[in-house]
Amino acid sequence: MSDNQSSRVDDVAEKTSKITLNAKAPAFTPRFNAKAPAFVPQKASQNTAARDSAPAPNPISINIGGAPAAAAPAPKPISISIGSAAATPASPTQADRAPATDANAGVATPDASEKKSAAKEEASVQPPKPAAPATPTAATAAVAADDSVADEEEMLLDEHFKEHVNVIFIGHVDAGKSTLGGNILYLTDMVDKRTMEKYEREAKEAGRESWYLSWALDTNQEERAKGKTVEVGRAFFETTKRRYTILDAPGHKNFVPSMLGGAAQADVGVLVVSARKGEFETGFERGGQTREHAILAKTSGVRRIIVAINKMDDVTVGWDKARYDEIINKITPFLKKTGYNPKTDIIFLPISGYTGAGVKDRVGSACSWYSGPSLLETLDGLEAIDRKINGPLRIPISEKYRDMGTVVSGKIESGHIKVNQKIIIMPEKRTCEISHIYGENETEEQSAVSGDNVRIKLRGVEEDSVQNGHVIVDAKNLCHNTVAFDAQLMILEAKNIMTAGHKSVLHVHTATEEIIITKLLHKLNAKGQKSRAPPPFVKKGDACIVRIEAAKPICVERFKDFPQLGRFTLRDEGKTIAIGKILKLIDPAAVNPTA
Ligand SMILES: Nc1nc2c(ncn2[C@@H]2O[C@H](COP(=O)(O)OP(=O)(O)OP(=O)(O)O)[C@@H](O)[C@H]2O)c(=O)[nH]1
Ligand SMILES: [Mg+2]
Repeated sequence: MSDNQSSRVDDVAEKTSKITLNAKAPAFTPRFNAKAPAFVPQKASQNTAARDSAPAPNPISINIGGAPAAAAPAPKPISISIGSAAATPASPTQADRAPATDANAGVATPDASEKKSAAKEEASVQPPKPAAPATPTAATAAVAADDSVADEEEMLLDEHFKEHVNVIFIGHVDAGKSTLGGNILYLTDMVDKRTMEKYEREAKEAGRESWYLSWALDTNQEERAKGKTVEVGRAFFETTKRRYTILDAPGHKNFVPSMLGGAAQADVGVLVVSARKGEFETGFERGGQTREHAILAKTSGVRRIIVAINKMDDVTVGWDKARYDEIINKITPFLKKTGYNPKTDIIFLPISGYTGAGVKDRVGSACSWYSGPSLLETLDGLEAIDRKINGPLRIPISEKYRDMGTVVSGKIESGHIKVNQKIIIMPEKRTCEISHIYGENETEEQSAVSGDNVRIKLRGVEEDSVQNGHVIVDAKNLCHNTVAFDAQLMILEAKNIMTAGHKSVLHVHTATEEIIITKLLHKLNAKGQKSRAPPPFVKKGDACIVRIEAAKPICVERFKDFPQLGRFTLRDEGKTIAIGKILKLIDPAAVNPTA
């Protein structure tokens, strides 16, 4: 392709993406809120099932959090706001200010002009604002349109007033992710005591007694028999402040593709790290999943991470502060390199997912040196997430099946949906209609908003025509789809040098596609400056700009327009070899089919 052609194509991409941008609400920014209302102390609760057989029983003295079963149903709070709501004026986010929080930090920005235009676009994005009086100069029509958008937003917020947060549990195999998830379900009364006792009995009979809490999430036979999560487990719980979906990722490296599917749907990550002697070391060394999961979570758009230093009750740890500090000191520099800003994006907590200490209730007397909030308090304290409820509709499909019609599931990344709404499935531009919406716990809903994980029954489309990785959009705002794009890559692993022609598998949002790096365009130096000449090869540790071509059209966007659809990983032979962000979309007509 000639340079001329290339710049014409870029112009097209530039123009179309600007249209999308103008319709876009502020960027997706989960934030911590130190001033978030504290958890209201309610009723003493005891995790007896866990405590009775805990390896190191831990007295829990302070009780906080969601109402246990015996309590009268707590009146639903009505003052909670969702991020982009008019009620929540947000200051410029820390994430916006700190370059280190860029999803691909560590991957240097290619040139100053991109930085400038990104800054311009950020500036053009309206921060959420309290219903400001219209300026006298505003055109009447614009005011009317604004009002109707505000009214609709208010209505949706009323319907969905309790914010929904998707939390992915990541970390090395056996770190205790499923046990922690199971115990949260128990502590928040999503699983009753009788069921837990049944799991305990059955797990004991199966010779897997210490795994019984994880059975609430590891539901299939294989997972229970081996004590290893295979597919991302999904569960729902509620506190007085928020609704949560737990996405319990498998730790084993063979199941990383499944973990990636979960990470694509997550807002916040809980990196579970075992403090048990030897286990932290194995999980954190090269090849251990602690590192890989943290990198993948970052590239999947998980902007905040809570590091739950788990198994603090274990006999080899005994709630030892020195061990806790040692782990923090080792993990912090690594997470920083991954792009998480230690000051704004990372929180460390000591917990025992098994005994429940530090999970819902604070750690209490077992750990006199730590008086900070529990895990659930910390989750509730995270600043509201800006949901782009009125942004262009984007639902990357993560699952599809037939159940008296075509059913798809996925997380609404932006926009909102209603029953009977017409939608379009990209990249094939199939028009169909939403006949039913199901929320968490199979509840049937009339509408759902950005941030919700939903199952949608579709009218007018065959199951065979829908694939994981397709994206649901509305007719007014189609997403891009292309077979080629230019991207900035950071090479994490490479057995040998990489040259043009290198093949691997691209994971972007919920899509997976075989790709070829057809051109190495520039290498980037430590300052992010581009080489003039294309490099003949790149190797591990290099940052570069490359042309990528996919076997089939995929729905992607430029990173700066829509981060969730513009960041990706490349995997090969079961390893993550590179992370990247899309800089430029290439018109499919301009791609040489034989390249
Ligand atoms: N002592 C102690 N043991 C724990 C704790 N949390 C988990 N374990 C044990 O660690 C083992 C692994 O727990 P899982 O919850 O299955 O770990 P996982 O991280 O989900 O593992 P994968 O799904 O294979 O990635 C089980 O034997 C648990 O009982 C804890 O807080 N303290
Ligand atoms: Mg598990």
